[in-house]
Amino acid sequence: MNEVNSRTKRLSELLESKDVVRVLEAHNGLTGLIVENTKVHHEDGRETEFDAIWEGSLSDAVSKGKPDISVVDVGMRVQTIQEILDVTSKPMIVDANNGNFPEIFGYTVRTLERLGVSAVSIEDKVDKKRNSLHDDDVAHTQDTIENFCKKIAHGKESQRGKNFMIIARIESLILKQGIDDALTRAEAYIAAGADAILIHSKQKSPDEILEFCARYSKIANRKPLIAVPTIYNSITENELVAAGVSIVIYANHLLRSAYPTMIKTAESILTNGRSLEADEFCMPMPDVLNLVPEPEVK
Ligand code: SPV
Ligand code: MG
Repeated sequence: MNEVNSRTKRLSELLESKDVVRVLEAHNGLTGLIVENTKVHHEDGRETEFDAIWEGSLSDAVSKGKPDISVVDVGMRVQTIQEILDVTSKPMIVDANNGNFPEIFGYTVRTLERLGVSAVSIEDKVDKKRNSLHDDDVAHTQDTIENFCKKIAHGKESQRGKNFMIIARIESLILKQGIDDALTRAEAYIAAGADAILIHSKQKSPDEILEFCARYSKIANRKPLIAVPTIYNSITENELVAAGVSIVIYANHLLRSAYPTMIKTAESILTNGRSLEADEFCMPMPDVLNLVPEPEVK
């Protein structure tokens, strides 16, 4: 295996070596650099950083001015993925919506694996793609266990090496099908070859996730568990780890934090007929020129 694609196996290595793999969304090269380079020194001497990049369907689509309905197809996603991979070294997890038909998913797996992506996540939904965090009046349809298992199995057969991971994302809690259904699916998806389980929830309280985690931890052949605490975000990483979660994904926060400031800047320029008042929302010019330094040629 060449040096570039040794990135693929870095996610499984992190899962072996760390209590929690901390993942932040990126949707272009610059946000990729934020995930790559941001570090915080804590008062107790610890230093923390993100371990991996989430290339999510929501942030990718919305940053292109399109809704999260799979209108941004795999070809367009690959362009964004390459843009991020070009300037980063951390492992990447790609959110491939429902993965499309198994035959198509197999090709997506091969493309992502070849690019050096570490894992693909597919969700057990069918029909028109809708984001999971919509209000309840937006209709979603869950896939059958049988169909989704076939997709997982075909994906695993399609990958060329042994390191690429397929993450099975369970939407039972989003679709109010209950924890029993979510657990039944987790066991079936693991039996079909899933390398990790992502359990999603859009309740404000973390209670249903914690109940799922408690019951999931009793499954004998369980795989690493992933949580996306976007709505139930009062819970800490430590609490999720104590409940048995191995990967925590912050799925959309760079996009959501950039957008409000950009709107303020645009409004300030219109209000004042000049940009002076927008300075408070903007980086100074010298800083932006040094944001991505030119490489030194020796
Ligand atoms: C995404 O980031 O695109 C996701 C996570 O799929 S969520 O938006 O919570 O569905
Ligand atoms: Mg998505």
